[in-house]
Amino acid sequence: MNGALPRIALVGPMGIGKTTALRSLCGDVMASSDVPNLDRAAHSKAFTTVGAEFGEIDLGDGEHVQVCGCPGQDRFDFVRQWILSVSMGVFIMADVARPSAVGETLDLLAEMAVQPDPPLALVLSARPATSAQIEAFGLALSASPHGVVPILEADPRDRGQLLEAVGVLASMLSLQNEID
Ligand SMILES: Nc1nc2c(ncn2[C@@H]2O[C@H](COP(=O)(O)OP(=O)(O)OP(=O)(O)O)[C@@H](O)[C@H]2O)c(=O)[nH]1
Ligand SMILES: [Mg+2]
Repeated sequence: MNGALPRIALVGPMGIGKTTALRSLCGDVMASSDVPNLDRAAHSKAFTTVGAEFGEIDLGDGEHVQVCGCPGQDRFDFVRQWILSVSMGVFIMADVARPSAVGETLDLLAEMAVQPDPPLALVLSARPATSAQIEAFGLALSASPHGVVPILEADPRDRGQLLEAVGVLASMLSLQNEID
């Protein structure tokens, strides 16, 4: 892929599991930026991310991918925008069963669309959801100007499922590189 290490970003609301997914994928080979969570009103968990997080995965046959996690809290918009501007692919992590998921995902897609070199986006359905819920979510997205965005299911704690999703995104990226 142009010789450079392909970079994939993880975005999504607070507590969806971006840091969890990065840990599942990269284990200890990651730089975390979690601190104790003082905003327990927004989410009850003990830690939250306050900067960019980086990890690297070896896809085998010498192919490596860098994965960057974003903070989910709104006050770190600028960190997310910076990571989006330097990423080739993005996983938008969502709990598609939640009514707010469509709006949150559309906001992120809009943020990506204004980048000079927009990254490829893929939605990760990161919480249990029925196929009807996933279908309804997909329909709502496709009615937007962003058109059809692929949706894959992956539990943030499941390395195998995440690696499959990374494989799909890597294929989409290499396909795009061939077309460009
Ligand atoms: N029920 C359930 N809980 C999960 C799952 N994945 C992660 N969790 C829990 O949900 C929380 C996710 O936390 P993080 O990975 O820190 O979330 P984050 O997206 O990095 O959050 P911020 O950095 O604060 O934006 C943790 O408490 C996990 O233990 C899941 O698939 N199901
Ligand atoms: Mg985090």
